[in-house]
Amino acid sequence: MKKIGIIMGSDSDLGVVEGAIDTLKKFGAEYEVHIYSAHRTPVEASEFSKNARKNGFGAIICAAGKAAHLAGAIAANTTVPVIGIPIKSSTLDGLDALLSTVQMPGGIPVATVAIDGAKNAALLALEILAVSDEKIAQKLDDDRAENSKAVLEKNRAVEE
Ligand code: RP5
Repeated sequence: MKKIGIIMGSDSDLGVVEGAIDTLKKFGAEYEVHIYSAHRTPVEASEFSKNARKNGFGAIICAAGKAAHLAGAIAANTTVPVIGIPIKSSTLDGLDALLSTVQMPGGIPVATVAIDGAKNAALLALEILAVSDEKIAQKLDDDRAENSKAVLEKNRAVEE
């Protein structure tokens, strides 16, 4: 099974990132978590991304706030798919991080989820792995079915 990398720019992002970690745990995915910053530890961030494919990563989730260049800096050095989570950690309520993460120049894609959208980042990473992993694909289908069932139960309750 390919691993999923989770990188955050600061330990202050961990509260949000835990949402992604919990989701990956629920699916039994293999993952690694690191604190690497595009600005404060550029060498380590670059080394991680340069070696990501050879180290068995199938997707990389990058969470950062403020001038959130982490996902783009990681994507610059690898063709392993990169998913960016803009973190709400400034007086601009995450809009700064959203724009910094999503506005990539042509040629270097980053799949950006919502501000603090850690759960969807994890699910998207799993969907990427599921392209070539039937077990993960089945778990994702089961999860969707459970979600639908829960909503329909609530629907029945209000209809009664
Ligand atoms: C970003 O700046 C981090 O990703 C974090 O969201 C924000 C604040 O970092 P700290 O000053 O709390 O370390 O680089």
